[in-house]
Amino acid sequence: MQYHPISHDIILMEAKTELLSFPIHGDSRGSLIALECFEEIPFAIKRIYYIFGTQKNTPRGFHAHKELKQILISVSGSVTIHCEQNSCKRKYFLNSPDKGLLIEGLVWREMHDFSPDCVLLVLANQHYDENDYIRTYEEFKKIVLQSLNHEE
Ligand code: T46
Repeated sequence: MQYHPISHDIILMEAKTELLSFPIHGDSRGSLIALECFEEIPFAIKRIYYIFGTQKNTPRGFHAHKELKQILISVSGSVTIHCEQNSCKRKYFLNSPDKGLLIEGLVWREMHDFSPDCVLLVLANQHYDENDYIRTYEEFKKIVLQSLNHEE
């Protein structure tokens, strides 16, 4: 894992997004997915939360994290996750419980087009910490620029 120091007091983790596939244990009764730390999930889980009952045309997110690692799984319904890292923008359509979107480090994320039945499960490697959030796009772009300049 690479870390990019951008000032004397801020050290940022490398930004990364990756779509993971989880094995389905299926039989005549239906399906089961098991997730274990350091097996299917590449970190120790410290927090779980889930987003549901999202209102129509109501996006969420619009922030980045400095160091948090998370995996987003749409266990029911669908949602589109818009990610931006190092000026590269990607959209991930999550509509299956066997797919998980890993988001690490300095990635701007927005959640759009929740289906009414969407339950978005999130596994995180840290407890809730408001200080880890970058809440404005301007601040996000500024920190990305600082970190890129530092690499040169
Ligand atoms: C993220 C995306 C995918 C807590 O008290 N504990 C928690 O662990 C979380 C995640 C939130 N909260 C409180 C803070 C706010 O008062 O719940 C409220 C809603 O949180 P927020 O507006 O940050 O929710 P989203 O859906 O915009 O973002 C969330 C996560 O916060 C964020 O880390 O990556 O989901």
